[in-house]
This record gives sequence, C-alpha cells and structure tokens, in this order.
Amino acid sequence: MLENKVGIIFGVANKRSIAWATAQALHAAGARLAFTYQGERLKENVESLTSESMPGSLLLSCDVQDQEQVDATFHRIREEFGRLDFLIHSIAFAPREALSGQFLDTSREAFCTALEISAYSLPQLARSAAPLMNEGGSIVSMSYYGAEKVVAGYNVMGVAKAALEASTRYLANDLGPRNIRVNAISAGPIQTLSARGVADFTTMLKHHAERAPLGRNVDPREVGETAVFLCSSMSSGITGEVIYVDCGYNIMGT
Ligand code: NAP
Ligand code: 1JT
Repeated sequence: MLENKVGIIFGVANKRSIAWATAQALHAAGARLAFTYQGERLKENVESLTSESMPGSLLLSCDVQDQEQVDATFHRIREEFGRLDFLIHSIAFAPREALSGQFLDTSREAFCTALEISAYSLPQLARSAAPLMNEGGSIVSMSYYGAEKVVAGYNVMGVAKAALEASTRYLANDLGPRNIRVNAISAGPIQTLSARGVADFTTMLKHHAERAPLGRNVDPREVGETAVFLCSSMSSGITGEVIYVDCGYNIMGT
C-alpha cells in the first residue's frame, strides 16, 4: 500500500514504543523509513531494532527542543531521500511530578515543557516537512482521551493533547491546499516506557478493557495499521480528524 513512499518517524525509544509498532506496519506496507531518536542514549536501541528487520533505514538524533537538531534532521532527509511522503509524530513529555496529584498545582515550568515537547513540536516539525512533501503528504500524531475528558492524573498532558488536537485542525487548514493531510490517532492506554511508572496504570488498563465495547485493550499493531491507512491514498479525503483506536472506549456514556 505504501510502495515507493518515504517517511520519517519521531519517537521510537524501545520495542514497546507506539512509534515502533507504527514503523513495523509502515515497513510491512512497503515504505522506506527514517527514524529519529533523542540523544545518543537511545541510538543503540533504535539501531538494534532496525538492523534486523529494516537494514538501510536512516537513523538521526533529534531533540525537538533544539531547533538546530530539527533543521539538521530535515537537511539530511533532503540529501538522502530528496522528498517526504509522511511524518509520524509519536513524542510527548511532562515532568513526572505533573502526572500525579492535582492539575491545579502544575508549575509554570512543567506546563511550558509539556506543551513545548508534546504539542508545539507538531507545527514545528510540519513546517520543516511540508517543503519536502511536493507530491502531497500525510502527517500523523498520537493523542489520548485525556485531551477531551478529565482522566485523573493525566493533568497537564491532557492540556497538551488538547493543544495537539487543535493544532491538527489548524495545520490541516494551512496545509490542505498543498494536499498535505494532518490527522491524529487517539490511542487507548498501552503499556510503554512513558506509561511505566504511572501510578495505577495496571488498574487503568483493567478498567479500560472492562468498559470498552470490544472488551479488551488496544494492541499497538492496531494503532500502527491505522497510521498506514492515514498515510495511504485510501484515506485521501480525511484531514484534521482525531481517529479513536481505543476498542470503542470513548463512545461509552455510563
Ligand atoms: P514512548 O515509547 O516512551 O515514546 C515517547 C517518545 O517521545 C520517546 O521516544 C521519547 O524519547 C520521545 N521524546 C520525549 N521528549 C522528546 C524530545 N524533546 N525530543 C524528541 N523526542 C522526545 O511512549 P509511547 O507511549 O509510545 O508514546 C508515544 C506517543 O503516544 C506519545 O505522544 C503519547 O502521548 C502517545 N500515547 C500513548 C498512550 C499510552 O498509553 N502509552 C496512549 C495514547 C497516546 P525519550 O525516551 O528519549 O524521552
Ligand atoms: C506521557 C506519559 C505521555 C504517559 C502517557 C503519555 N501519553 C499517554 N500516556 C499514558 C498515560 C499516562 C497517564 C494516564 C493515562 C495514560 C508519561 C510521561 C511523559 C508523557 O493517566 C491516567 C498518567
């Protein structure tokens, strides 16, 4: 479905990352991929993951808080690929202390950091990617239900995801005339590095599975396959949307 397409994926930290499940699905669909990781610490992880199944992938270090690294990343993409068909944004961060207790107590610093890394990075990366998407393109980011409804403990990340989802709509409007589509996937809870250490995450997973119409939690592969759909021409009429891949959890009232 994605033969002859080239794309870049931000946010593989390890094999549990949603970005990795997405990369595997995109690769299986025939796409050529570039990966970015944050700092040398994660380089080995991404190298060992890609070396077996996707040799020849382009690996680049990129911290979105450093504009020079972002510029260098897209410079390399232009050199190596000459163009881009899709971009996967699968990055988020908030200081740990902001993800427990009350949202009321969020510090200015925690708020700004969470919004900068988790939301501002979407327009930031889209701005650099768009000039490479000469034949149209697709930009996909990862959101969560806490953007829309209060989920205890999600706190400032919920506010950041609300900004990410609104950014998706404004970017879709800006980039639509260039045939670049921008969508978000709202994934159900998945046990990843980010989720690890979140108090009561296991309880949350259980509650989610019990309440969801499908009676289970989402498999990261299902998120990846939805990303393939959003990057392919099968979704050519869809932009500015938030698509729930959560086993139906979000439709429930009581
Ligand atoms: P993950 O594997 O920990 O991925 C998060 C990624 O963000 C990591 O690769 C992390 O790198 C990267 N990142 C953080 N700060 C960065 C920066 N300044 N520059 C570049 N990259 C940075 O966790 P995940 O669960 O797969 O998260 C991926 C996305 O899915 C996030 O947007 C998350 O909010 C979203 N999501 C997750 C769930 C869930 O339940 N897990 C549900 C819905 C949506 P470092 O490890 O180096 O910080
Ligand atoms: C971050 C973290 C972003 C955890 C995340 C996230 N997006 C989804 N999750 C999983 C999650 C986390 C909480 C939650 C529900 C789901 C951790 C640190 C950095 C960014 O609360 C009910 C807290």
